[in-house]
Amino acid sequence: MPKVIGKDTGATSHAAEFETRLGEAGELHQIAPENGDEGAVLTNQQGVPVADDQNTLRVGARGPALLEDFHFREKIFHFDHERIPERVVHARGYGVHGTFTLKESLAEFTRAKILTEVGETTPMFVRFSTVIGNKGSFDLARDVRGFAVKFYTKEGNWDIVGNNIPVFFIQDAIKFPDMVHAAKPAPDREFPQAQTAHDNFWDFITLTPESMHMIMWTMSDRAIPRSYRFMEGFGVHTFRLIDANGKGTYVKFHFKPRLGLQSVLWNEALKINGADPDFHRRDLWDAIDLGAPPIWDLGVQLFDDDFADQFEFDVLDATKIIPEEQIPVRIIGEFVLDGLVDNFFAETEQVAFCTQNVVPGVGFTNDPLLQGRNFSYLDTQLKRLGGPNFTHIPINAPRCPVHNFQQDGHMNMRNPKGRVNYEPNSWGGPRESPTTGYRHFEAAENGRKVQERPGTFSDHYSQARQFFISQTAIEQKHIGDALVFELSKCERIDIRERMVAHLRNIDERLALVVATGLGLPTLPAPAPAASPPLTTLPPSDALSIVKRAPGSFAGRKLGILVSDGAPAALVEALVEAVKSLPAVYEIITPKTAGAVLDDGTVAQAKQKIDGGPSVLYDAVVLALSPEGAAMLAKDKTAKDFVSDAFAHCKFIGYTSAAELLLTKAGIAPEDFDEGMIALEGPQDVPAFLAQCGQLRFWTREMAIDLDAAVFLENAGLD
Ligand code: HDD
Repeated sequence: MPKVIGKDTGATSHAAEFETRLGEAGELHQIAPENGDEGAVLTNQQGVPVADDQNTLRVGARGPALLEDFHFREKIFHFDHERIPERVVHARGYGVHGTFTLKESLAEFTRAKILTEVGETTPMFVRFSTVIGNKGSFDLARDVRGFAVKFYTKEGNWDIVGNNIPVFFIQDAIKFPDMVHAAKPAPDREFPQAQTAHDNFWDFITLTPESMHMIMWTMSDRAIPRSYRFMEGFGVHTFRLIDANGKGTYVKFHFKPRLGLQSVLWNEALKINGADPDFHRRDLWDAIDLGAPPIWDLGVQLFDDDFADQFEFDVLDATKIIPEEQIPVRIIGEFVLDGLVDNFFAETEQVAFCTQNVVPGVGFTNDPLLQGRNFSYLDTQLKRLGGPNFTHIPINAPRCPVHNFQQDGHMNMRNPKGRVNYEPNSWGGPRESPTTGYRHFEAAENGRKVQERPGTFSDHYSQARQFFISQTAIEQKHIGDALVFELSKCERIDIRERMVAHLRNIDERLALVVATGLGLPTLPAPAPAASPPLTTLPPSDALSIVKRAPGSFAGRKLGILVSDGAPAALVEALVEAVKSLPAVYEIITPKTAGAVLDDGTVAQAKQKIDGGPSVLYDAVVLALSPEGAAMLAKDKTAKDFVSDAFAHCKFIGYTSAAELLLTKAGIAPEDFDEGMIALEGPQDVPAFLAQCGQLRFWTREMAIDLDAAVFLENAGLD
């Protein structure tokens, strides 16, 4: 019996620790019957056993069907009504369960128990999503990612319906339908799907200068994340914490991934969408399934009216951030997402997040976007879930007592017993509680009824510029590349020019690079600015992904291309080292069965090479024998594997025999760089994996990408 490697793919070290963490989320699962039980009898919805589920009731074997066949009619009736309307935005998403643990009390600022009882754990559900694609679209669209969080607290459900970008396109909710219509497929042709590279989107954007800051973020690598696990989350708006005396403190919520931030390249995203349209959901499922659930720190930026008054921008304007250098993010707790859903529809599809779901001690501000959202989310649930009782669906039901006199309605699961259904009454409770009940912040308001944007909302460029200058050169280049790509898909030249006119208010070098990339004959004049752009805001390192690289390959995935006769000692050492990080690996072989290594060990394949392109991995190793390399050097797929890994700036480990494949893939020996590491044997593995911790060898892109020359010549980007 030969030795076998490649059966498990790594990342098991956390499994035991998190196995039992499902907590109360487990309750959900008992409501549904468990299918797959041997011996269970098939019944209809009334519980009547079914004798024949293969043939309809007919008059004679070849005769007409009978209406009397109630099993058939019920089955088809139910099937015909299986779908509910997909979300009008954020239709494609993926939800998981988790637990929040408070580490530091905010008792000084709020009475919310979830934020004051240190050590308490609170069950939660998180749904990640893209925004504009429909439910069946691909995961790697260039798009904002939703990061919606529901905490099932002891004092009721609290939702933070956030994104992976801390600002928004618009300042007032009244523009939301226009923004979404412009981004979604055009109403006549119903394309393009899940992308913003088209005239309608850029037409709206260039006529809406308040979107410029958000555009810098969506054109950056933040909009093509490598995984949900490597994304930050933001509550976006300024909310308010309220203490027992009714005193308010402004707060912004942040979620920071322990595994650090990471994104893919645009060319890689395009290819991932073809190779695995479910890349992000599979990644999250696999990580939790393998026992390596992702963890985020929950942080807050707290500030008072004095800060708000002296801050350069209006804290009610959702197109602005407060740089972390100005108000540091205070970490107060952590959440781990370790629970897979039992049923996608019951949980992920039916979960209803609402910004207005807050608990005592948490409140709103007058941010006009937030105020509009507080109407919209409740309204949309009626359409999607069909009635006012969507809070009775287990995933939406609070995990604390619920008592009120609301009654009836579609699909009611909870009509209380007894005579009383009004209050005040002289029969008995429930009664209001002035002490524990929710109290709104008593803001002093006074003003004329107007439809007017405040002057303090008028600076649309300064923070866009601050974001851009906070990026490393490679990230700046990617922003330029993305703008050129997207605008090159606009057929109307005036739209392209209008965007470049805005860019001139953000960064002249970026405007020049984009104009050059688009082949504009002249630079258009800068767009008129309602407020003169500030050039004094300093760079903020917190805004860059690359500057905050985790320096570790933990949580990432190594692709090991293995041929027959490859050195077993090397492959085994790689597998063990990856598992200990913990990270995961996949063995890719020319044939489905796997490969027989030089000592007879069988390396079991997770992927045949055709199904395992290098875009699915964070780094790759070419563990080839001379015969294997000679065979693969003739294979287009193998050459693509190598040339893509090279073009996508991945670290590449290779045996000496694999040099032939590299050369045939177009990477001549003189092109070999420091991101390519010769692996003579197991002794070279630790250094290789340490280098993989840099995640990408960015220097290579500047050397091999044609557009890099445009940047270096025109922009002298720093
Ligand atoms: Fe929204 C869904 C995030 C502005 C109206 N939104 C939705 C989801 C997320 C966000 C993450 C998906 C929730 C889930 O997974 O079920 N939305 C945001 C953020 C915004 C924002 C961070 C700005 C800061 N949204 C916004 C505005 C409006 C809406 C201004 C309307 C006035 N959003 C909706 C909605 C959705 C929604 C139509 C669709 C499905 C749903 O609510 O449940 O009501």
